[in-house]
Amino acid sequence: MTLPALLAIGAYADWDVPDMQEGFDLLQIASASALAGVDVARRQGIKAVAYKGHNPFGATEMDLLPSLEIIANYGVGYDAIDVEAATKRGVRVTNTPDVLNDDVADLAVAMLLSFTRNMAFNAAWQARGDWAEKGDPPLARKFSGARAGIMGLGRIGREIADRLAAFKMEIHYHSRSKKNTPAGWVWHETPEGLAAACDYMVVALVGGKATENYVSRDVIAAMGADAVIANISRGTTIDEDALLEALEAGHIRGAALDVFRVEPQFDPRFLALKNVYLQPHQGSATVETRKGMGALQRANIRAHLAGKRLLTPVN
Ligand code: 8YV
Repeated sequence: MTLPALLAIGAYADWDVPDMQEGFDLLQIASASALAGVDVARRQGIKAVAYKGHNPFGATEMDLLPSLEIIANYGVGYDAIDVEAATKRGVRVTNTPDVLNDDVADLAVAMLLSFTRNMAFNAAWQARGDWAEKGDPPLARKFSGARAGIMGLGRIGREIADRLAAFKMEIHYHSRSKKNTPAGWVWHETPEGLAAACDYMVVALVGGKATENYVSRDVIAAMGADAVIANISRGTTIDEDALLEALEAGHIRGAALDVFRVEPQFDPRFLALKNVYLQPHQGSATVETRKGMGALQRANIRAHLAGKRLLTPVN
């Protein structure tokens, strides 16, 4: 029996590979840009793509794979994949929601706490022996009890809000419509309204064209001079130039960012700033969660090839 051909695109962990070889004729390439270099006969047989990465996977790539039936994305955000082009070609797309909610929410809280309690600065102070030499470092700022704002109360946004509520924070949020929330959470109809109402604003929007620059120059201008913004969604959701200008001018207190408009070569202007806490897009990057994401990605491919219902379909 010939095994179905699976093309894995991106860098996978060692534990993913044996499972992708199980029942599949596996071909691995580092990124979608290497696709054109794959032997034509090999390409023509590919039925399933396991996609990992943030480079675009669009009509051009799909047309190089005439037998393609499914693109299973490794990640909840599928903005790299042209879903419309896939649907047009009858190609199914899946993603990996929910399995990463906890990790991404944990990181949002950790980044805000690390920023506001000067954790990186103080760790360096400690490591250099400055405590004994110079005394106590400068005072930090309090987190518990402040006003939190969640931009996008989806599944990840809700996990973040639940955590911040445990920090005795007042919870404000903006989403297209009011959500079913615990009593006292305040919905804001506009992103500017949310920005003006909170001290710590976390962006938890989905990526893609519809949310490009959703946190616009006006939204950033509506934030108070003492406010901090965090982003664990996609770099595209914030007007990055406007954010950099606000940070450089001290118009807001700071930013804690896990995602950037360009990755991994992010804007070097961020490195010159003291009022930022930067992470290398690591929201879902724990062993446990990455194992869960890989398992869900493959479960979708297997379900499709067995003619069963997809677990987490996008289209
Ligand atoms: C990435 C993510 O998928 O789930 C998402 O949307 O951004 C991440 O989990 C991960 O970095 C692998 O590319």
